Amino acid sequence: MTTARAHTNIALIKYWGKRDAALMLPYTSSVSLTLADFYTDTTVVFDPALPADTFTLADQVRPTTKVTPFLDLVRAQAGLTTRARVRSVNHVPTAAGLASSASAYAALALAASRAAGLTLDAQALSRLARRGSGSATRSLFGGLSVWHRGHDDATSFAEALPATTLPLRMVVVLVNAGPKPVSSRALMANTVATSPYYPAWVTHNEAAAAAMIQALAANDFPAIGHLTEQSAMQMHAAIMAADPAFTYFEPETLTVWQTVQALRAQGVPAYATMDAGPNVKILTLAPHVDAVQAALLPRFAGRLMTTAPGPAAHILEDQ
Ligand code: 2P0
Repeated sequence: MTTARAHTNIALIKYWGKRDAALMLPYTSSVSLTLADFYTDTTVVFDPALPADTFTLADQVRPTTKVTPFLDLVRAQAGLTTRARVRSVNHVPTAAGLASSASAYAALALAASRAAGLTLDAQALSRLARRGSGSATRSLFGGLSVWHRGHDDATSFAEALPATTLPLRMVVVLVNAGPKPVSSRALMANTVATSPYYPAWVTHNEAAAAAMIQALAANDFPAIGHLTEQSAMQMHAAIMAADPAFTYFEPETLTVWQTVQALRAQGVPAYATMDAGPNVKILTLAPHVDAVQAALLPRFAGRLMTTAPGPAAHILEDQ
């Protein structure tokens, strides 16, 4: 029985689109920040007495439609046929509106492989997590990581980037805590298939990933922030240009973007990003968190959460 913890991550340079849906190979490389306060704990036990896999999330029985194919990958590597009991708890505030598939599949990859008797290195774990959800590829690592798009199963993996000396912080602004109107997986596929801006997205984002790695190594926060905003806006532009046209933006999403621009005009280093939903995440530095929060409090009181870089996925219990 093994319990593992993995933290969520937010992409600074986004992943949006698969060139191989079966192997989960992305069209572009991405760069992300793992977050301290949001994580998933998952316990896996392979039990010969079980006729089928079982899966609970926060003690609620859930379908094993996605979990069983993932466990099959682990069983194939370990030479097992035994079924497993999987128990997960998401420590993401219920109203956070943050995706949990990244932390979920990273925790499952670590817990299931260990429970199956495998000792996978970080790169192999990241390749395994990728098969569950693209963003999970990056959640094995603490702090900053890069997912190299690669060209096949062996070459598409993430790795940790050198730690920055910058005191990075992320302020999450909850615009809407409701369920997503459209799943990111379906919208991603439709963007690839129909958006005339998609080829431009691939070209620009791949160059941006390389530029981001350089900016991080140089601790150049204005460049890091600028690249972060560009990648998010270019991803959302490609989504808007798909057929049918769609956007995750809500009126308050733009309110937050305008507030961030106003903060920068006042000299506060703050940059916005958003993912497959209307909530905005603001990248800033520790000394400026109070200024960012103060600007948003009048409208978003009770809807702000600030977090810092988080640790790599790790084992909590193994017996
Ligand atoms: C990212 N997102 O890089 C991008 C930016 C959302 C916007 O990865 O189909 O749950 O499981 O690979 O990883 C969200 O999509 O999609 C995501 P699948 P995933 O974080």
